[in-house]
Amino acid sequence: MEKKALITGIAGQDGSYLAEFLLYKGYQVHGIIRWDSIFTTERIDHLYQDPHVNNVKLFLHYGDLSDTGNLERLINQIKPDEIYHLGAMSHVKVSFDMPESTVNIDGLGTLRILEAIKNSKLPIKFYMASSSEMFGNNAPPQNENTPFHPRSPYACAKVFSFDITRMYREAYGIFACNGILFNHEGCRRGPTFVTRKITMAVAKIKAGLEKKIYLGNINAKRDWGFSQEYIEAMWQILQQDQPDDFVIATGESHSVKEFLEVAFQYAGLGDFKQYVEIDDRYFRPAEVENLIGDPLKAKNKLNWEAKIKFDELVKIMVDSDMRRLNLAAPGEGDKIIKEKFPDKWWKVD
Ligand code: NAP
Ligand code: G4F
Repeated sequence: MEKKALITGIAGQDGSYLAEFLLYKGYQVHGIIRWDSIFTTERIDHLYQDPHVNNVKLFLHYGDLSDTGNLERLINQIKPDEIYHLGAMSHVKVSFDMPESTVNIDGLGTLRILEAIKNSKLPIKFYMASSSEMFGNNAPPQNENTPFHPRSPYACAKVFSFDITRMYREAYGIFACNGILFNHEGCRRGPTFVTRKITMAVAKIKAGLEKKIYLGNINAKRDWGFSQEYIEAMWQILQQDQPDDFVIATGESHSVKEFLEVAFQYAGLGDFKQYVEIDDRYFRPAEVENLIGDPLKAKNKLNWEAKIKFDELVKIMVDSDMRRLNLAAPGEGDKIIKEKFPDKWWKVD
């Protein structure tokens, strides 16, 4: 029997890769998109199928995480086997500017879906996109037993979603799981997140289109992995016999400064300091200084381990952004993908 999955946030970085992965696995995939006055589905345009033709596998539905009736109707109509709840206002800095809507979407949005699952009485498996931001400045390495200390409205909402997911599992027996994912990046990363902001700037500077990049706290450290590998972990989490929560991370941490060093050197631009200006507007009222995940449980129970290391990730992203500007990319990143993912299921960006 063909499995059905529903993805919230299907047009985002993770949603687009997950849709591609599930289609590759033979699923029928349904995704919720928001209405906007322009199309915002660029990341999934290559997957789009005209609903009028036969044997369609991908279906898009208008919806919003603030709309309870809409979510209930979609869940009852589609009757998915699995829901991957990835939709969120996912930018930590922006969450300080719009805390109320962030908590409504990123916190209450999760509750709305869980209530709809409970009321539907369908045996739906639920994946919650929880975040390493929930750990705040608690000492690394962080694992499933590390206490939370959220330092942004975004992280507070994610802690609520984490807890309500666990609570619905314990109280109502729903197969509800949290993936506590550390930062994962790639060629479809939103342009305002620091990694992509840097690799796009590198390509533009190389092309002579820009001279500078303006950044905030470049001493912050993150555990940065490769997005497509994290997508596979999400799916594995829902294929276990028992619902559970998992940290997904590389186990290494690097600063924004190190990211700059590798990216500018790799593109042949030399010392990044020539191009970087620090701008106060990109600092946060409270920062998370250092995230390092301990992915041991995922290794033992899911047999999941990150293949792409930090330098490789930077090279993959720089190659992609240089190619987008029709520049000759150094190509090491492309080679790494070919070598490490012979069964690559995603379209090269
Ligand atoms: P993303 O690229 O920002 O995608 C988020 C998606 O959520 C977008 O498609 C967006 O729709 C949708 N969305 C936002 N508000 C919505 C609303 N009110 N109703 C319905 N959909 C809404 O984020 P991502 O990097 O793919 O991350 C996916 C999830 O994992 C998020 O929940 C994020 O918080 C979490 N997470 C991400 C990371 C990471 O490093 N990437 C790490 C840990 C956790 P539009 O396309 O219309 O904007
Ligand atoms: O790229 P970032 O905005 O990602 P951040 O805040 O770590 O959040 C991402 O990862 C989380 C998982 O831990 C997700 F839950 C969340 O949805 C999102 O995907 O910032 C990374 C670091 C921060 O310390 C920030 O202060 O980079 C620093 N930074 C320095 N200059 C900057 C900039 N961040 C951004 N976005 N823009 C800058 O100019």
